[in-house]
Amino acid sequence: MHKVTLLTSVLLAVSCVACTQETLEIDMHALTAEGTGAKIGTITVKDSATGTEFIPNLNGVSAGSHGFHIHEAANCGPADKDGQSVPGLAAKGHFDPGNTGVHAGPRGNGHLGDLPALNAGPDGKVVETVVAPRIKTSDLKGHALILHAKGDNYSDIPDPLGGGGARFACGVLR
Ligand SMILES: [Cu+2]
Ligand SMILES: [Zn+2]
Repeated sequence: MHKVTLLTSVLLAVSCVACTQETLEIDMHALTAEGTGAKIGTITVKDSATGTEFIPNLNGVSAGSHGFHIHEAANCGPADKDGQSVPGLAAKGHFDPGNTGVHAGPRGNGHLGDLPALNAGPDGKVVETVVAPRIKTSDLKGHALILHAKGDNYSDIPDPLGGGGARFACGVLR
């Protein structure tokens, strides 16, 4: 009787660990000066023992490495800067709840929204999973995921915010 009760408790405990691990799927859209354009694919996000896994399935991305971050606002729209409409600027800056003001990459002590860069193959597909060790899936809610046109050296030097340049694609999590 006691053994059965214990086993039941263990099973309940195990299943509860699994049920707190959320899986989210985020639609990613190309950015334009007018707003969001074509859907380029999805990014599936889930918690794991080593951090949050980002499992991309994107198409039409230029070959090579691309800066990838959580931006503060859940808004993929454009915003004006110096009289010009800038794609994706309404997503604001990198998610930085600690107000560090520093871009230091996924393993640094700066912006919490600094994720591992995503890599596109010569066929324009992005399918390699990356793991962000400092965040949980729940940290993404109420924010945007942004993929940049260029890479990310996880530093503000020589260029601010890793040198990723233009905002290429975006998805939001409410
Ligand atoms: Cu970014
Ligand atoms: Zn950053």
